[in-house]
Amino acid sequence: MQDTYMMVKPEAFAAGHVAAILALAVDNGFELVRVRSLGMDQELAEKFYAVHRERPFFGDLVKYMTSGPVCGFHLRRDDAVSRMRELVGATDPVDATAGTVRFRFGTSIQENAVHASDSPENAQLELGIIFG
Ligand code: FUP
Repeated sequence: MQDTYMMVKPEAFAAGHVAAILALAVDNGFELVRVRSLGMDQELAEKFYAVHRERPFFGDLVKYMTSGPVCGFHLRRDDAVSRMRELVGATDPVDATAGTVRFRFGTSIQENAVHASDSPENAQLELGIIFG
């Protein structure tokens, strides 16, 4: 069994997609371990996305992630990180395969509905940041 972190971003939260996105995860074999809804402040968003600090979109990303509530899920299954990345789809929803979360719920490369950890190490880091 492996753990991963998935988070519904502000625009998908505001559009009422939290339950549908969680249901997709559960239907795809993920066990819900913990859930936390929160509003990210600037410090938390900058810490969470620290790996992107030098990227040109960092400021906009932090502004967006602090624009409204998010919902974080600690999820578990075999091969959880890769399986969740497959379920979530490509970063830009226009490139996402039909049936993926970002295809269904994403609206732009920034407002792409969800975050999903990209490695088991980052999953542990992100779970620590959000759940302590
Ligand atoms: P992903 O792992 O698919 O979430 O994508 P990245 O780690 O490359 O990017 C993290 C977040 O930065 C994306 F979810 C959205 C945002 N981003 C932009 O806003 N513009 C870009 O050109 C790339 C990423």
